[in-house]
Amino acid sequence: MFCPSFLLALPMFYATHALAATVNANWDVTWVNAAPDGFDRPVIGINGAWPCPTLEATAGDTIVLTITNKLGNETTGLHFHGIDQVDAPGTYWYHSHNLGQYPDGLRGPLIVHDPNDPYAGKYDEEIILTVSDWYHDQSISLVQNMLEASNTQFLPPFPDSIIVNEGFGANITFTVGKTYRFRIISFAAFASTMLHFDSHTMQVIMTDASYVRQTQAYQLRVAPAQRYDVLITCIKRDNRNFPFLMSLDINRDFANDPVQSVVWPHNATGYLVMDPQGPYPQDVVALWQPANDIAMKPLDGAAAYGPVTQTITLNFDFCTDVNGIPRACFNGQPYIDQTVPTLYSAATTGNNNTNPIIYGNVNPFILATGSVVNVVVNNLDAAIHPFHLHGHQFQVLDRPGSNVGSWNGHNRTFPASPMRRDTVSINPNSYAVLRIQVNSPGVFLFHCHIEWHVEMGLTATFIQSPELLRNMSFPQDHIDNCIKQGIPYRGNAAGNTQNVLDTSDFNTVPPLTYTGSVELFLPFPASF
Ligand SMILES: *[C@@H]1O[C@H](CO)[C@@H](O)[C@H](O)[C@H]1NC(C)=O
Ligand SMILES: *[C@@H]1O[C@H](CO)[C@@H](O)[C@H](O)[C@H]1NC(C)=O
Ligand SMILES: *[C@@H]1O[C@H](CO)[C@@H](O)[C@H](O)[C@H]1NC(C)=O
Ligand SMILES: *[C@@H]1O[C@H](CO)[C@@H](O)[C@H](O)[C@H]1NC(C)=O
Ligand SMILES: *[C@@H]1O[C@H](CO)[C@@H](O)[C@H](O)[C@H]1NC(C)=O
Ligand SMILES: *[C@@H]1O[C@H](CO)[C@@H](O)[C@H](O)[C@H]1NC(C)=O
Ligand SMILES: [Cu+2]
Repeated sequence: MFCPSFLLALPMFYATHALAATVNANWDVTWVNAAPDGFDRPVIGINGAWPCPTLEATAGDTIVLTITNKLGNETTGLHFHGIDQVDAPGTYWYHSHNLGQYPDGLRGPLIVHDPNDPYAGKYDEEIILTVSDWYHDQSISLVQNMLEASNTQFLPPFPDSIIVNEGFGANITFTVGKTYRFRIISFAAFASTMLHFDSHTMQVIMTDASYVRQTQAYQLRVAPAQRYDVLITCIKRDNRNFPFLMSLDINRDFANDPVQSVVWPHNATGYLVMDPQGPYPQDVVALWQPANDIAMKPLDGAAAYGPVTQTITLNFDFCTDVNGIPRACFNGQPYIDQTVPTLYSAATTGNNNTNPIIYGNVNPFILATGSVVNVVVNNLDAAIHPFHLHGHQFQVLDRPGSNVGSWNGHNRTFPASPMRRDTVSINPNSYAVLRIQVNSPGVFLFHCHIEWHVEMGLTATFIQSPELLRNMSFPQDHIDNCIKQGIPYRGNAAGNTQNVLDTSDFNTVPPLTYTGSVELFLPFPASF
């Protein structure tokens, strides 16, 4: 995760894409000033510019990024959100997964086009629409203030504004007779975005990177990190400018709560522009009733995976550590960074790598090759949280309304063919039952996508097919990164290679201070 410089190759294999290409880019991660909402502040950009570029490729291509950290005073790292290590086209995004840096600007769209797009011919043009809450202060100071013992309400920082396409709003040229495919992406750190287009109905075709049967939606609630691909046909009724409203939402239960609870002081309006000289009216939404994503149907009609061989239960609640610092916990434990990154422990501990003990307090779960896993998340908090699993489009078997309590083991309303996505909103005092197939070896994080809750520890670690990770080799530049930072890359969580069952040096208490940076470029100990 802490990478001064690294080369990254994302293979997007796709059998039918005959002319697979390589997309190359050299990215320097740099500080730059920007004022997307009118307030000037330092943001993290790429090659001296911000917003960060859109990455585009076709399924089957390989993207080769050479990334150099030129921040000077912070480590960095990039995550490719939703990429499943297989071959799936779709709407994705990339973002830093380090030090809360994506709210500081280090994020951008990643579009993987589909040579066999089942909706090809049904739209004429593509439009990327990103929405995000936005902060005037930098993440490190926001997190430092949040992780104070005085924050007994576990409050995250509240945003200062909403931005659209990393700026004030969006004017989208619309032409009668055309249909547009919107690729909607939330870059938000905290708030969800309510979305409504005046006089134009959305036809949802993709949730995150999973095709769904075309489903009509008048409104959507886009949680942090979620994507929706929707088709919108320009209406023939009259030639004017139609507003669309994006409203930040911390609604505690959009299914049942009264409308007032949606109130949030940050709205943005964009326009479908058919008459550039004409008026630009406001969009007024009296009642928010966003479409229920879980009711959508996967286009491929895939059945629920089964039979289930393993159930992982994650009870989420806020918690307080021994120093009185507010944390967010699964099963009473926050994620605590260890000395050795989990993947390196999995690769270097032989047959012991199937023993979760060796990974330390990263909320580790071992998932055997070929297993079918129910991931049950019980949300014991009084607010909605968007949970994300790396490397999977999980099936959502159940996601009831609020205040039903924890899952009782009954397969209440499990659909035969559940919808899939990679980030799901879970209602307050309620639960979700997610299901995955374990068919790719690796280490995958499961976490709330409210970035502030990641920093509070709301992460679990899924170690998939550990037997296939034994003695795996790492690219030399990855090892070099560890060497430069003095991070041991062998042994258990504490770097013990002699007795991997010895947990005595594990990090069991989250660090008392959030310094925002590891001590860079330590002299490398000769013993590693
Ligand atoms: C790093 O430098 C940038 C640009 O000067 C500054 O805005 C930011 O606060 C610094 N970060 C830290 C952790 O000091
Ligand atoms: C959209 O166009 C209107 C009219 O020209 C203008 O006032 C507004 O600033 C534009 N919005 C953006 C985001 O460019
Ligand atoms: C934001 O939009 C909603 C829905 O139309 C409206 O109720 C609310 O008053 C707006 N807020 C502001 C600050 O304009
Ligand atoms: C595999 O790694 C283990 C330590 O994890 C080591 O003891 C063993 O020699 C390695 N085997 C091979 C074939 O490299
Ligand atoms: C729920 O479904 C799983 C398989 O999907 C089955 O093993 C289990 O027995 C079912 N539980 C109940 C209570 O029906
Ligand atoms: C597991 O670790 C223990 C303690 O280090 C060691 O004695 C044992 O040989 C290891 N087992 C395997 C299968 O590597
Ligand atoms: Cu959360």
